[in-house]
Amino acid sequence: MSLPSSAVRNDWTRVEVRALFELPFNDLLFQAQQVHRANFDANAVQVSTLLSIKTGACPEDCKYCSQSGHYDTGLDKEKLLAIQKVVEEAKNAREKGASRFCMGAAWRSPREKDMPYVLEMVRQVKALGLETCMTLGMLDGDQAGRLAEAGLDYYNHNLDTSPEHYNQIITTRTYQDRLDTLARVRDAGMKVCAGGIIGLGESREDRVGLLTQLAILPAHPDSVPINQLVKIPGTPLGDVEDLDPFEFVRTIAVARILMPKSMVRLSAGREQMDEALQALCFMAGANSIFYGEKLLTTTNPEAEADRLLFKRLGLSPKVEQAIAHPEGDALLAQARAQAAAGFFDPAAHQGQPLWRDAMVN
Ligand code: SAM
Ligand code: DTB
Ligand code: SF4
Repeated sequence: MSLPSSAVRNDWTRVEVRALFELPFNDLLFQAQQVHRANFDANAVQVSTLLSIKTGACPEDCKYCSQSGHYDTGLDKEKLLAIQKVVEEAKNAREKGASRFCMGAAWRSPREKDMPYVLEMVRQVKALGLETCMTLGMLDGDQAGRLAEAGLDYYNHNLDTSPEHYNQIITTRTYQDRLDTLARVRDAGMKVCAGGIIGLGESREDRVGLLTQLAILPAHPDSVPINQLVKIPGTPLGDVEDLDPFEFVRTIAVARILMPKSMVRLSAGREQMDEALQALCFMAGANSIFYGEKLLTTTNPEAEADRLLFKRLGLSPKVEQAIAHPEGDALLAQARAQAAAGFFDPAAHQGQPLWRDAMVN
């Protein structure tokens, strides 16, 4: 077996990616661990918290989604949240030890009248010292530029599945539309968060196709969320057959090998996984999770359960914010210690100034 390389390549072929998927499980995990350890602290996991800032009544027809207006999923719809409410939620997330706050809206794309609100959310959440991420649907160049200027660190927009399977899942926007939005995000200088969903009833070849598409983008996404479908009653995929859990782990491992310097996020679907399966995903190279009881509309493991899991596995929360400050190194060390303290004991922070306040003031 040849040793895996940590070189960043954007010329992966489907033949190579398929061959990785076909490796014996142990060989695949061994390769993924080697790549992971060559590029990251293998025991640090970045934690992001998600908030739905506008819920439901989405005009798109994504067949997996609780928020599509095309299906009756019994979801309570909500208008765009008030800025103050979003900032409160971000503060809570920060005190519980999250280092990034991700805001999601059920839009095809933001309307002009929404832009001042989302830009202000970015500014105020960022002023808390959190990294910011948004997922608002398709963006034009001007919107991407304004979000970047407001200080948005990451923009999430997924390819979801392979180009061949895509039309079975979404008909209201094209694969090319998605690639175009990713190019605009990249050109605006924001970090790209792009991944997909596994368990949509796709074939292994579709998983090969999705990961190949991500790995041949002009630059690998900085963050690659791998979601396991959360089955939503009322959607066309509400009772699709379960995927072999090892196939999910394989997908994480192949993503790690193809995109050695990207954060690979074990994203939606953790609530439906047992702890041993999550541990296998970390072993396969996942190094980021969503933390907090809710994803956008569905549940995520309790924060307490995640703290316990991290303790049992000897994992610690990773702070990756670059600190442009004369005392950057010292602040970063403090940030790491405080993130760990906040994560493992949220009460420890009550009333105490956080490192991030020191940095911002
Ligand atoms: N409306 C925006 C968009 O789709 O561009 C942003 C929000 S959307 C919910 C973000 C991503 O969440 C989707 O692209 C999909 O990959 C993932 N997602 C949505 N529903 C899911 C589900 N039921 N299970 C797993 N992942 C899901
Ligand atoms: C991503 O890839 N996964 C997150 C985030 N990007 C926005 C969303 C998961 C949504 C899971 C279903 C729900 O809670 O509605
Ligand atoms: Fe709308 Fe996003 Fe859900 Fe698709 S995934 S229906 S675009 S909220």
